[in-house]
Amino acid sequence: MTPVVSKAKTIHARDTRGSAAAGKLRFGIVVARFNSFITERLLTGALDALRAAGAADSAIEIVRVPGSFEIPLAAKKLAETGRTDAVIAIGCVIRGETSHYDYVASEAARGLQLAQMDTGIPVIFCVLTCETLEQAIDRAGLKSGNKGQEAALAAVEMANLSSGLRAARAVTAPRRRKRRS
Ligand code: INI
Repeated sequence: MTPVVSKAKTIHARDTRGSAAAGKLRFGIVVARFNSFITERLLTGALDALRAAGAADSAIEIVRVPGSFEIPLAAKKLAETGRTDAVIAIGCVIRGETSHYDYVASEAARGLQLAQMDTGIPVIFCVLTCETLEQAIDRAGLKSGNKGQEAALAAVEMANLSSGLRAARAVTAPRRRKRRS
């Protein structure tokens, strides 16, 4: 237990976060082809960060879908295979002249949250929702870093956190009593 220092006093509370080591983890990455100029850069950023954290290429599975609207179903199915400890969802939605953008962006976000809540496997939201192409380029490796890298770090942390919390629950779960005959 790490002592947490607050202004008033030191609190000996359980304070948990997932580690940044990816050596033993398996990852799924769902990538949308729409705006591939951006999504391929995000994918490269995510792969670089996963490898830097210790993930083996053989532990990474990439699935491609047409657009961001299709990402949630593929992410959910991938999570359900049991082959991944976390899924990274990569897409890029750029506002156009109609309201299509709003439907695609909000359904991608809603679907991905549902996928992780339904499966219990962390699903990391790396779907850029931008007003302009310039904003997207900035977030795919230019001025604002590469959001694919950030997503990969979040995936490693959440995968480790999830397995840590699962293990803790298994230890603390109440034992069933034997029935007397
Ligand atoms: N898909 C995207 O990933 N980004 C977009 O900006 C986008 N726009 O703007 O239309 C987009 N549309 C396609 C959509 O995701 C589906 O593939 C399509 O509607 C078929 O279901």
